[in-house]
Amino acid sequence: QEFKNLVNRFKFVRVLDSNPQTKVLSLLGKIDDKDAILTAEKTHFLFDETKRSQYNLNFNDSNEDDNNPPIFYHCENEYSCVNGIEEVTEIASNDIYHWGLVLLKQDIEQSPTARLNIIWPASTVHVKRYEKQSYHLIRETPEIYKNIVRPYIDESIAKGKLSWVNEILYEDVEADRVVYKDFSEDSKRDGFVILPNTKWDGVNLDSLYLVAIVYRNDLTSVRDLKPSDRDWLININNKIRSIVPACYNYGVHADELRIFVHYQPSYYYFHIHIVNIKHAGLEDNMAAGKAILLDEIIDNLNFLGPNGYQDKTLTYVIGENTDLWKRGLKDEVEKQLESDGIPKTPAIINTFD
Ligand code: M7G
Repeated sequence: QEFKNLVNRFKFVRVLDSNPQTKVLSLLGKIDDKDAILTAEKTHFLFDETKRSQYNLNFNDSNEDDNNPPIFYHCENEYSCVNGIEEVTEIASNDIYHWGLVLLKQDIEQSPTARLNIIWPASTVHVKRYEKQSYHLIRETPEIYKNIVRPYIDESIAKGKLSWVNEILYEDVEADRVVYKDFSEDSKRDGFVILPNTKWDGVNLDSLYLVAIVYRNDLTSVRDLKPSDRDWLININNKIRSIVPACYNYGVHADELRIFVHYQPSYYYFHIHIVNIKHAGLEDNMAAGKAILLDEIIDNLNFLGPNGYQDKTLTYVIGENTDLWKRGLKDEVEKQLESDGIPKTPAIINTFD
């Protein structure tokens, strides 16, 4: 009950960000005088669900189920925005248009109101990441990677921000939530774990969000991938698409999974995002300039030279609050705009008053 305890002790300080579109609110607060970040996301509506039938069709009347695949059926969820209505009040009606408010049945397990995430104690890097900020597009050349980004990655790994990854891989933390684990000492290189991302409520398949973390520890990001990693990636891609639909009663199919990596990621240990294609994304999680499809990476490795992604120029979005922006990317953007011949922004005088 550590989570409940932290929620109860959270003392609000200020709002970091509020997004009515994604229905996500991030608050800065204190727990025992240390910074804490609380992020709340209103859960999406449940409507239908795929259930596994208790009765298998058994034509030859034997008890052997081996040759009969399980039967699934589709039905409306009891918590849906029709079945689950408990109270209704009208706002107005006009001609053929009618609107009002409803109260829907909720259940902590099956239909929760919101997902809360707490980071505690939160570092200043965490606080800055969750705070509203301005973003810029940077073209990261191999030189910029080598001179600015790679040293930053090495430093941030040395600071040990990755303990949560090691706890999943080796300490069985979150073990009860693991969807798939393939690990043996002899073939460590091929092993990986799939489990729910902290950004998923774990209930609504429409917003299914999983993360696959590999046992290989020689990859900090997509930048370290080489043509020799192609077969390894193909194998992971195929396994993800075979395993995930089966784990969720085929409520989501292999071609309905958006499988991608982030550049820049928040954590420099190779991991893959797996999201229901219906989920347009929290903030910019799936946006161009942040997400690179795994299929795209696999194909690019056919064309890149032996150094793979190390020789590629990658264009992405970077926030002003990040250390990378301050450690040189800001200057690089200015240089790039100048050498591309993009006119400087003129001084803008505010004439509204
Ligand atoms: P990223 O691309 O490095 O960061 O992905 P970003 O998505 O925040 O830009 C890391 C992913 O791992 C994120 O989607 C996180 O939500 C997820 N994640 C982070 N932590 C600390 C945990 C954790 O402790 N457990 C699980 N299951 N997922 C996590």
